[in-house]
Amino acid sequence: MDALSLPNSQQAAPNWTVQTILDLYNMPFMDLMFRAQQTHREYHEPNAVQLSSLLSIKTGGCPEDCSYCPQSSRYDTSVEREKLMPLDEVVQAAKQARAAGAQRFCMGAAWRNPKAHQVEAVAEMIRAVKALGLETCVTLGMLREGQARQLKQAGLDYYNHNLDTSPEFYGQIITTRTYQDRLDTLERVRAAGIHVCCGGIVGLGESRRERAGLIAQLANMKPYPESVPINNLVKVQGTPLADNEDIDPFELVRTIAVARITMPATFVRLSAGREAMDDSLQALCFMAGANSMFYGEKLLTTGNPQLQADQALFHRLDLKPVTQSGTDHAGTQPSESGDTAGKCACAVAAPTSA
Ligand code: SAM
Ligand code: DTB
Ligand code: SF4
Repeated sequence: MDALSLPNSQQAAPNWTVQTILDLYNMPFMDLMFRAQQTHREYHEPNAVQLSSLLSIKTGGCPEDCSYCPQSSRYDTSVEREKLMPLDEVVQAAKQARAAGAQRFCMGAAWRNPKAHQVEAVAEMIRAVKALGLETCVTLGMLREGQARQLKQAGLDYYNHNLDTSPEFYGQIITTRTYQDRLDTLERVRAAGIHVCCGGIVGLGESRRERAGLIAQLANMKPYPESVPINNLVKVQGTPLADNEDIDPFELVRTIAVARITMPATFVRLSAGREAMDDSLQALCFMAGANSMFYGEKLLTTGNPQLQADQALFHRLDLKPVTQSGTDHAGTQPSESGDTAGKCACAVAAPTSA
């Protein structure tokens, strides 16, 4: 395909070298923030945040050795192995998330890769959650081609599969699947017509250059992911990274800013790690270009801020919800629903019961 026949998004997307991204990271903090805000305002409504709720539908007992993860069977953590959650419990949790104000419901399973009957069971869940009017996202590990198509047919909007870190540092964190395995799954998801949610983690012990290496991988995808979760390591007792040194919080903010500049139309999600952040740090992350977050009191197995705390944060910052996440890469503005536009997110959140 020649350059002229590429869709708009891909023609516009430059190739990023790790050094160019590192140069962004190394900018004076205020200059970096200004540039990120400029980009953010060109592509997004500046006071809107996309709200996703998470549910672990299959917890623990995972054969992989991801050294940050409390669900790996190789580490002695307090997470117990559980069976796949029944459909009615998933629907109940999705109704609660919707009532609390979430727009997207993300279901995570601690699998290396799902088996055929498991994909069928998850497809049922996707259909049921979609029927509630929520956007759907799942993260199930590696997928084969037919499986991605099956999930798409069930109505899946997003598939989350993270690269986690740079190709160079990756081998120090995970040995049971390769970087290429992850890229292959992402290709299959894209080919099936599912939106890609792909990001990584900071605080694994990586260098700034390695953080830049992760962003380069993401930003050079054609097209780049529609959703980019930036997780701050949640240190869980029993995992090999439990005693890692905390990353400088401004380094997290810089990572968000660099993601915003290099992937202007994407939704950058301030993901795991918010429980350990105060409101000021979260506000800086939003200023740097984060416009999505996990909303609800639990991530998969670890905690997330209480709904009341988040609603108070939205109120203090005048943030309002995005209800449709404008998922193409042509630089279109995300749209808001008519009935919530202009109100802060705290105004649409209802009690947690369905
Ligand atoms: N098993 C599937 C997989 O790995 O693709 C899906 C679930 S997995 C828990 C999803 C992502 O959560 C990981 O890729 C990682 O980026 C993030 N994650 C897991 N444990 C984390 C932790 N302790 N702190 C921050 N992020 C974490
Ligand atoms: C993502 O990037 N972060 C979420 C979601 N995708 C699946 C998971 C965070 C997990 C944090 C540790 C836990 O709760 O088990
Ligand atoms: Fe398993 Fe996913 Fe955890 Fe890795 S991150 S151990 S694949 S659940």
